[in-house]
Amino acid sequence: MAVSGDAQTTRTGTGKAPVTMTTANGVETAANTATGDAMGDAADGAAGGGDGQNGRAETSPAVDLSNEQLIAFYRQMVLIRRFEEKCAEGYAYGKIGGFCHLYIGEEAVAVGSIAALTDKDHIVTHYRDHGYALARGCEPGATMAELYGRATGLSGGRGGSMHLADVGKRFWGGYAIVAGHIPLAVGIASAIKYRREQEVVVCYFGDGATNNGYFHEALNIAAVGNLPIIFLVENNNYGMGTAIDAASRVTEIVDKAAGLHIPAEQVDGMDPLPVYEATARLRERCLKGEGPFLLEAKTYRLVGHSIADAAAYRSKDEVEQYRAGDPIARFGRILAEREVLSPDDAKALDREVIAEIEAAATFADESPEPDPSTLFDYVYAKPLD
Ligand SMILES: Cc1ncc(C[n+]2csc(CCOP(=O)(O)OP(=O)(O)O)c2C)c(N)n1
Ligand SMILES: [Mg+2]
Repeated sequence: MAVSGDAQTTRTGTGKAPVTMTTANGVETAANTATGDAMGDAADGAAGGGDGQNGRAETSPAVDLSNEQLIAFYRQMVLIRRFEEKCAEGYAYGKIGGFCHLYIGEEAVAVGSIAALTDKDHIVTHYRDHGYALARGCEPGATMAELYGRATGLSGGRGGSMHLADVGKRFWGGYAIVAGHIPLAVGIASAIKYRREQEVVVCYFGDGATNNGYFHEALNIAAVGNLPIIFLVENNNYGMGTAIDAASRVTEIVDKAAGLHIPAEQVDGMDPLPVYEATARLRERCLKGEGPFLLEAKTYRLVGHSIADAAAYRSKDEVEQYRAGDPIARFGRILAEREVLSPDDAKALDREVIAEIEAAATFADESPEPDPSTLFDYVYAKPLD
């Protein structure tokens, strides 16, 4: 779709067929994984061998990454998956309270995009935020402790699942108000430009957030200011229980950016490589003063909106279809085909990650709760006497 000026819109496809699907080997294992079955695992999907795809090519792009980097991508995706499964378990045992939104199925977006950033770049996210924290290198123990409300947590146990943050890593959170963080991210981008820093902001949010006024106002200001920011929309087809086309006539989010003359493109968010490639390229352009950009990652959450969601608004068939394209099983097959990671090595990696997550949960469980005497700390920037 051409628009005036230098803004361009690139689509991966049409309508609501968002991702390249894989089938066969991924189906059963991915389904088990999504329901929290401890050993029904994504690594098994990778280990399945065969074409695993009913004759359809898996179209992951060739990227300039070493085998070690590709394995690191895979490991991070497994780490996020196993972390999320442990959260579901912790929630069931009452160790985690409040709302808790899992990132199962969307791992490739955080892993691919954050790998394209440097330590100086900034990340601002919505509440489905565990995956970004882990991909940014936050300790799984401190991240889990935050969910458990412990003093050793990333935010001192005061934020919980939806408010993870790590200022040292320029990971500014974790916001529960849909679209409320988009103006904050634009503010950071504005400060970067004012200070002439070589830094970029990536602001993550969902398709539902693009129906909120903040989205339009913030993108407009970012466009007018040519700010160094990538708006990374995770289009998972739903805002809570509302299908995307029940909330807006515009179901291709790139079209909303086009209306503001912001260049936008779509990527397959079920594969970390296209997400990485696009983020790296747009980041470079931001550094040259060509921002902002919108990147729409077509993805799908394989579990409910939050842990408390029975997901009655979508059919089992639909979920099964997407589970067949589970990004971890699929990337595992790609790495096996490219002889980067053998199925046996993928299984060993998975076992290592499971042990790491168990240790993280034990750390959280054994950590103290915040001291009640600190209840009013951090309420005011300059505490009142
Ligand atoms: C301003 C505001 N309105 C409503 C809500 C309740 N709410 C929480 S998540 C959500 C859906 C958002 O969907 P989307 O932006 O697509 O993100 P996803 O959960 O799919 O990742 C809603 C409506 C909220 N938190 N904030
Ligand atoms: Mg959504």
